[in-house]
Formats: sequence, C-alpha cells, structure tokens
Amino acid sequence: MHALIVIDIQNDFCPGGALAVAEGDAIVPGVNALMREADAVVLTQDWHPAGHSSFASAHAGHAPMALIEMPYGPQVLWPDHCVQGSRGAAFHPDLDADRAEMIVRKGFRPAIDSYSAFFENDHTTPTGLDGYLRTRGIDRLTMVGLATDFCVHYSAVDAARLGFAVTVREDLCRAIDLDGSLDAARAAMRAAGVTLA
Ligand code: VGL
Ligand code: ZN
Repeated sequence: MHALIVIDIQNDFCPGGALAVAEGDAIVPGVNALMREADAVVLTQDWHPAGHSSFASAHAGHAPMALIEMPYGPQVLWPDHCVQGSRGAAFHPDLDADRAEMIVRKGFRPAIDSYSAFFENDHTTPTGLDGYLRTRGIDRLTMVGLATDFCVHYSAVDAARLGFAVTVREDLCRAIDLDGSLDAARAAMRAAGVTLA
C-alpha cells in the first residue's frame, strides 16, 4: 500500500504568507493530480499556538532566521506563522484537501517545534503517524510539499529510518534555502536512503 504525504501546503508558506516559500503555490496542481494515484492521502498542517517558542517574537533580542540553542538542540527562529485557526494556517485554497483521509497537525506543543510529520524536534516525541500508516498496511510513501529543506526533509529522513520506502518528488516541493540548507537536506535524505525524484 502506498500513501502520498502532502507536507504543509498552507497559506503562510505560499507567496503572500508570513513565511513564504518562493513558488510554494506552484506545486498545488501537480500535487492534486498525484492524489488521484495514491491508495491513501495524508496532509500535514503546521499548527502553532500564539507565542510559540519557534517564533522569533517569543525571544527578546532575536530576529527571524536567527539560530538559537533549545533544550532539544538547535532551532531556527521563524516569523510568526501557522497560528492555530488563522487564515495563514489554512491549506492553500486550491489544494484538494477534501481528498485527504488523515490530517496530521504538528508543532502544537508550546515549548517544542516539529518539522517532521513523525517526531517533534526532540526526535523522540511521536506524532502518531507511524502507527496510523502501519495499521493501515502502508509501506511506501511519496512525499511532496513545503518546505523541501525543513519539514519535507525531516519527515522523509524519519520515515526512511522507520522502515518506509520513501520517494521525495522534488518537482512537487519548494525550499526555503537558508545558508545552504537545501544542499544539506538533499545530502541527508540521500544518506538516509530516500529516493529523490
Ligand atoms: C516549516 C519552518 C517552520 C516547514 C514549518 O513546513 O518546512 N518550516 N515551520
Ligand atoms: Zn512552523
């Protein structure tokens, strides 16, 4: 069984959004088309409480895109984005979200960020997606979405480590590319056994 995992195609990651990824909206038609070929479609939704610890605004003296040390490791500080219930946190209006059988929300714990669809950034707190996929008999994953070098990257690496066969469709992803993060993400995904297509 094969699932399409659609990562964070939300207004805030699209042009005009709070953490806009260049051409983030350009992938929507291709993602919708791919949904029709999958046995199951899962969407992820970045879903932060106001004042989340990954927001630069929650750390006096730090600007967005600064890197700080959190108890669980290094953390990029982001502009406020994907606040629960906001328009920015909603899926892109053209995304065929009705096709999804499961929506995984992540990043809702105030003190910890979550890039991966499987684990929070401490790499140990699970989201429950692993159990959902396994109990449905799903063993192959195709990943698409935003952003290639953060949430897609961490989700793909975790999925491969958990034993799924993972393909990332790079043509249906777009990157933030912060200080070489896209090249680093590609290398990490390849090293984890992820197929980049
Ligand atoms: C993401 C930064 C912060 C992503 C989420 O979806 O890649 N990036 N929150
Ligand atoms: Zn976020």
